Amino acid sequence: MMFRGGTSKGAYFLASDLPSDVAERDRILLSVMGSPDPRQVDGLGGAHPLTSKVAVVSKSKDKDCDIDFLFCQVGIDKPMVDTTPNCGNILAGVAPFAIERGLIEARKDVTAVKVRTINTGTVAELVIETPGGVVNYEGEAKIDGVPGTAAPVVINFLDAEGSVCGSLLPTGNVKDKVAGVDVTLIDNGMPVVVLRASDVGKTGYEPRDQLDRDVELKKRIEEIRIPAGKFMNLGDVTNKVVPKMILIAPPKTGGHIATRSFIPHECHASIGVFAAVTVATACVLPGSVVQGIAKVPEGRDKSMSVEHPAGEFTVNITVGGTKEKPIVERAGLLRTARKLFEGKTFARVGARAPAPRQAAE
Ligand code: NQM
Repeated sequence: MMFRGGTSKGAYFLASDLPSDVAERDRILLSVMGSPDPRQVDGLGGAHPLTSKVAVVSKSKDKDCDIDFLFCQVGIDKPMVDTTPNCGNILAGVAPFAIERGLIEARKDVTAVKVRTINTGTVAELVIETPGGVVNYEGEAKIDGVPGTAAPVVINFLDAEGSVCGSLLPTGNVKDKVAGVDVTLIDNGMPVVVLRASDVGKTGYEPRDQLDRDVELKKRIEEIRIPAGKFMNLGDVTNKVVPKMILIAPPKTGGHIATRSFIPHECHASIGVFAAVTVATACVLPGSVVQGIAKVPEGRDKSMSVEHPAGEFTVNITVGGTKEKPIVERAGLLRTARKLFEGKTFARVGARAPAPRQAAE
């Protein structure tokens, strides 16, 4: 099936329909998406990182979860499938897909689905509307970056901290200097390098297309990203899609922080889900690079509005711990998802289909 999940779009597979051998699986996914090719003309991919994504879904092997989800970022011009990070947008489509495919049964009005992202072990609860036991896609929920409205997908994360880097602040510091620039290296669901837009000569309010064309800026960002990746325990990140790079500036349109994200080589049309959660987390850490830039609401429960090129993304966080050492205990947010297509896709000959006995559970 093809789903739009949040502000992304991808092909959703049952794990049992793909080979269990990783190299074989990746050959099929590359072929199905039409990679490597900058236009992905021979496949389903949309020639952009936000539309070159795959979800591999199965019943959970963890007794405390319902569904296991493997996220695959499929390279566009490189024959590469990266399963290092999470994707909170593609995650939004996993609950409807699991119900559509009969992996779990829908309840009468609303169904809560506990999904484990196996890339990182992050667990999320997704709540979707299922009137009469059928997934509802129509509704009034609106997220910036997607035209129109749809049924809400409510997502709650409990344990996103250190998803890929092993800890929230992999260097042990709230602020580091990398390649001459102050940064906060942080992972609350997504490894992110947070830096002030002004430190790389930008306002942080530039339109996305302008930033995307800025070759000098991209070069500078990569100069910071490569060593930052090493400090974040990610090794050589030259061919990895993490860490993401987020330029921040004071809020401008009524939110709490302004952002422009690089994922990591293209400027995001809005902002990734876990990236937004991670930036919101950086906002509440005393001494982070965000201090003096973000407006942080008072109270334990904070509704943080993260401005991005297409509008804003609200992340609701619950902050515990102490004033000096706050802990983000919970993050909740709203997405929408829509079933776009259901059918059979054809891999190129040579990207072999699985033999039945190899099929994964
Ligand atoms: O940060 C884009 C997206 C993402 C990832 C990316 C995401 C997340 O918008 O959770 O959702 O960072 O490549 O789908």
